[in-house]
Amino acid sequence: MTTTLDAPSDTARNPQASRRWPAVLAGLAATAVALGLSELLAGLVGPVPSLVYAIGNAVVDLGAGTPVKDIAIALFGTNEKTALIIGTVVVALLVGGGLGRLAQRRGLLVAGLGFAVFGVLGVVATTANPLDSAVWALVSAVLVVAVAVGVLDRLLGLNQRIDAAASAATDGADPRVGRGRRELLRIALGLVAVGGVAGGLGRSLLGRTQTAVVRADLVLPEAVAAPPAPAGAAFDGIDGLSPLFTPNDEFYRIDTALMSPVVDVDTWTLRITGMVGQEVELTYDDLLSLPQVEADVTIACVSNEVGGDLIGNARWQGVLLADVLDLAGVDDEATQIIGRSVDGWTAGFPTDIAYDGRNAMVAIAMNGEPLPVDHGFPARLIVPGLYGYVSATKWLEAIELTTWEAVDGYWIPRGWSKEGPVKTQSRIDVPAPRQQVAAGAAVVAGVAWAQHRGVAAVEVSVDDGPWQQAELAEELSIDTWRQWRFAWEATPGEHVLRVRATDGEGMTQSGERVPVAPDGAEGFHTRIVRVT
Ligand SMILES: Nc1nc2c(c(=O)[nH]1)N[C@H]1C(S)=C(S)[C@@H](COP(=O)(O)O)O[C@H]1N2
Ligand SMILES: [Mo]
Repeated sequence: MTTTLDAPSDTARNPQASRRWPAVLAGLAATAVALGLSELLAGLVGPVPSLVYAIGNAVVDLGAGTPVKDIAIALFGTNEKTALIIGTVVVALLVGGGLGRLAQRRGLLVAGLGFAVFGVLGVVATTANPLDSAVWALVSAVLVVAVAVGVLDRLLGLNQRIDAAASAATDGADPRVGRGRRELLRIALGLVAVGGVAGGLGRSLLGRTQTAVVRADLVLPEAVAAPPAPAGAAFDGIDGLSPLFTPNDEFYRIDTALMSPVVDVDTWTLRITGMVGQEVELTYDDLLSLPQVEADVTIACVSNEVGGDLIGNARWQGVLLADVLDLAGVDDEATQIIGRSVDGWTAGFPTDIAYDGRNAMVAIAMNGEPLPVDHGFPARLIVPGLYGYVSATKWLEAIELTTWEAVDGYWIPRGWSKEGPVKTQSRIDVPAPRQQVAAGAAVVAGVAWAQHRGVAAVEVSVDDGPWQQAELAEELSIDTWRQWRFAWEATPGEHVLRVRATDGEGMTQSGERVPVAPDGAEGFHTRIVRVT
């Protein structure tokens, strides 16, 4: 380990050279300590925002709707957020290393300015999030930058003394120099470790506050129960088939929040504003005391690829959106409903949809539990038949009545369609990818959906042969997906299975492949199966 430090060529060329690596390492260590401290402060002191997250969030907003975002999702899938955080930290460490070198060549003041720019970026990034306190961000940034500069100063001081000893030694082989350099390396790596531990601790504290919300003590009011699911709505004993209801902890999650906002229900309110007779502000208790309904609704993401899993079905409980709106009285000219989240995200859909009889609701519970934090606690919108990006605002804070032309939701200027009805789709769950199938009687099964139109038929084609009717499970609701299965006589060899659905309006999926942008993917889900 130590041999690399005194690279022979370097020593031979110029034994007195002040080395580059100790300064880079010093900058990196100073940055690691600073980042760790920043996260620890955010974890320990409630109102201090995480600067790393703030910068990460800014990157999300800048990247949204650009190829960068698509590439990130393609590369990292739903781990894209973790990847982004790690990426932010790595870039910060590299820049910090560069600042260490800069300090060596141009002095501490210049490098200090570099760190200050970092701090300013962090503070500016927090201002984008209405939940973050800019004042606390500034306090933490000042502290963190001071610590970074202080650590860098000490490390570079130590390094200078080593360099001085090296040039004083006549043949460059003073044993104290090697010892000093190893010591510096140890200290710097130790500081990186300290930064890492502090950062990890800070993060886990942040995570804890997230889950420790009062949510656990909440008691849900009785709802007008949706009828229990008919016995025939789910096929039994098909391994790998999507369950009729998606458990909350397996439910897909899509949002722009790097950390789910944690809302205090004691102070949270929902405002109904804009083109209304009179503005209304509801507390959480107000919402719970309004008439409750339950409805089974499958929600889906417009980014769901053909065969993808950005879709899930749940039993939602809440207050009908129309009931909430009627408290305020909607103006006749208000043609758009905008849901706004506590972190400033927005989605809009036509006002008519709240009044056309579907179960559009302000949901407070999911599968019998208060909404999980990741799924919008304390309240979110659920609108059957629309993709999430135009309707399903989580961490809902305001419902704004406006005109269709006046406002565009978050994703619209980023290249997605203003209207977002869910497209009819079907998916093969069984056999799973690369699953070995034995020749003979086999089952092919999956789900199909056409929210608010219902699924009327599902057909399967084997090896580009004719479309054959699959058997449908009983309909839970026209707003939910429907399980299907197909008895298949599998013969040895490789086979191509394809599925298509017809919705309740008689429209059959077309085989044309359409990408997810701007308004949802189209195409037949296809599975290649090896039968042995
Ligand atoms: N506040 C907020 N709500 C949001 C989003 C978001 O980014 N922020 N994303 C929407 C999108 S694109 C989808 S598909 C659904 C996903 O809901 P889920 O995470 O509960 O599955 O939430 C919607 N609600
Ligand atoms: Mo979405």
